[in-house]
Amino acid sequence: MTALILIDLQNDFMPWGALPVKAGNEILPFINPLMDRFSHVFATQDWHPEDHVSFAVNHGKRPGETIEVHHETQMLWPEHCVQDTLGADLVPGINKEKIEKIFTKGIDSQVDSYSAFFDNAKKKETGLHQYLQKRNIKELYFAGVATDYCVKYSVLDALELGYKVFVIQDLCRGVDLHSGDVKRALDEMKSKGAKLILAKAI
Ligand code: VGL
Ligand code: ZN
Repeated sequence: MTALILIDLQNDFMPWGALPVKAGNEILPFINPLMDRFSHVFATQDWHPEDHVSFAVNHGKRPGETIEVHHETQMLWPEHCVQDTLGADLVPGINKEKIEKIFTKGIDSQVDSYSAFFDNAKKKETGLHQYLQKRNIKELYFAGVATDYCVKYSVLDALELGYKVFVIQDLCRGVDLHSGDVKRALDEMKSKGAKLILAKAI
């Protein structure tokens, strides 16, 4: 069985949001037709409390700076996807009826969570893996934002968990905080076993 996983298609990652992904909105017109090609569609939703560890303001720092949390480097972001705010909503216009289940992440104020499967400390699961296993879903297609963060982490975890993974390259957009990040993310996903494809090939 095959599923489409839409990563973080939320207002705050769009050009009108708090953590804008460049041209993130370009992919939106293609999402509904894409969903129609799958019998299982899932979405992730970044869903942070206001005191989240990834927010620069909570450390008196600026977005783009980093801190060390439990010996791991944590990138600091503008406040984004705060629970129950418009910025955290899925973007308007996508057919939510086609989404079988939404998996939220980043709820624990002390741990960031880029991946659709685990938090960044790999301590807690979102429930997606169990859900997919129960339904014998073994092939995953990924689209969404951001290529160099949540898409990348989700794809690498999916590969480690043994899924066959396709990245719909033209329906992903990245932050590219350091120029070349998106390309490096795609190269890494490919080198670890993901197939990079174009939407027209589906
Ligand atoms: C994301 C940064 C912070 C993402 C989420 O969706 O890629 N990036 N939170
Ligand atoms: Zn976040």
